[in-house]
Amino acid sequence: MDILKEISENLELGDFEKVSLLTKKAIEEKIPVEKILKFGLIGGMDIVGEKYKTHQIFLPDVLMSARAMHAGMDVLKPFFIREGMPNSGKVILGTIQGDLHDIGKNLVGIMLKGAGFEVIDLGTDVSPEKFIETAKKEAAYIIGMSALLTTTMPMMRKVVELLKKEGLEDKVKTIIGGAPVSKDFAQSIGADAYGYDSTDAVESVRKLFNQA
Ligand code: B1M
Repeated sequence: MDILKEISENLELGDFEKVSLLTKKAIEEKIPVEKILKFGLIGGMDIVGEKYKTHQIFLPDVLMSARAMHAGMDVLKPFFIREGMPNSGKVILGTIQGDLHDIGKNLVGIMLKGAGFEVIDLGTDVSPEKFIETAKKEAAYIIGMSALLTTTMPMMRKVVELLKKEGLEDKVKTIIGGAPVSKDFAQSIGADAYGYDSTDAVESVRKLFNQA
């Protein structure tokens, strides 16, 4: 069987040990890491999401798959992060308040670090106040927010509003992303940028720094 399909299937089954081993094997077979991520790991997670939506699997199954996804990402991480790259700016990253999804946010963090940015990852369930307090403390130019739930997306607007209220909108720029988030939504809340995926997020962050 195609090794990427095997990774995807074992991710669906939540077998983190096999996902880790197969990801290592795929690297040994010289399959490009971007391909392993896109078609093996993310491909598997997309199927998990679809099956969860249609009630073919349940929350504990999704948790097991998430654990397997992390195991695969741990193997790929060193290939995305090139050591010794100069820092080109600080980004405060986190999943917005009420939301515990962190796989996509972690991926964005890995790619940003790989591109040479300094990433301060606040984790999940991050309040608007915490984002702003940290951006001020760290003198960071960018706040990056992730949301995976339609119910938590609106909380991102609060960060943009608070920045305006504190007169910081020129000093701190915002980028948002996550499966339910769109470019239109980003514009509607006054965010400065939108990232469709981790590669697009890096491009958008780069553009924001270039405009600074
Ligand atoms: Co949840 N979940 N989940 N879940 N979960 C979704 C999001 C859902 C769509 C599933 C479904 O119904 N099909 C659904 C949301 C529906 C909605 O809002 N309309 C859902 C739900 C309902 C829930 C719970 C409410 C379930 C419950 O309790 N009844 C609950 C909420 C808990 C909470 O957060 N408060 C919940 C819980 C969980 C788990 C804990 C079990 C687990 C998360 C584990 C973890 O993250 N550590 C989980 C998972 C794994 C998923 C799915 C299956 C996969 C998400 C994922 O990791 N995708 C998801 C279904 C789906 O999305 N297909 C689902 C892979 C990841 C690489 O993609 O995160 O989209 P993604 O990130 C991408 C881009 O979006 C973008 O780049 C990334 C890389 O390409 N991106 C950014 C992300 N952040 C960015 C930031 C940027 C730029 C780009 O700039 C800063």
